[in-house]
Amino acid sequence: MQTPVRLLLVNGPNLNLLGVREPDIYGRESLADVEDLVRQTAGERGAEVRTLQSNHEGVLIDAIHAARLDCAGIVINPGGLTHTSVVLRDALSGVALPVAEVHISDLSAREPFRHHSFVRDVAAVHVVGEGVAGYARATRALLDVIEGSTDSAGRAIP
Ligand code: CA2
Repeated sequence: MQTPVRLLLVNGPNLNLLGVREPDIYGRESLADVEDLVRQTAGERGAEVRTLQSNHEGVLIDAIHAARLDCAGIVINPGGLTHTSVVLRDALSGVALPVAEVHISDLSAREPFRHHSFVRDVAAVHVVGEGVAGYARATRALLDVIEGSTDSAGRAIP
């Protein structure tokens, strides 16, 4: 039997508060709901998911480095670190795994300081502003990249 593809799902600072506060921006689903959704979506394609949420940049970076050993790709919502963290970006580009960047809210419709993402150009997949459901689309698109059925711009490879 083939070893299943494993994905790392990373949620950054404050995403443990999902479903608890600011439901008008982030919806009513909890972090556990997000993790279940990604597990189920990946499971439909025979893939496994390891999950991590942390409020500490170094913990996120260590988990990204460790993924190099046994994961085929990373789904990440870096939270506010999206807009500040060169070190997170360096970790993602350093491990050279395909990355799907997800944001629940529409960054371009929010404050100007949320418009720039340090992660954007090291990610093969971007899903922004689709609510929690965006994690499912990001997971499918990342698996497409991993399985080689689309290129990193999402175009089908004939
Ligand atoms: O839209 C997204 O997914 C964000 O990555 C969420 C981050 C924010 O800093 C980014 O600009 C956009 C914030 C995560 C905090 O999540 C909370 C959830 C519920 C209540 C309070 C914070």
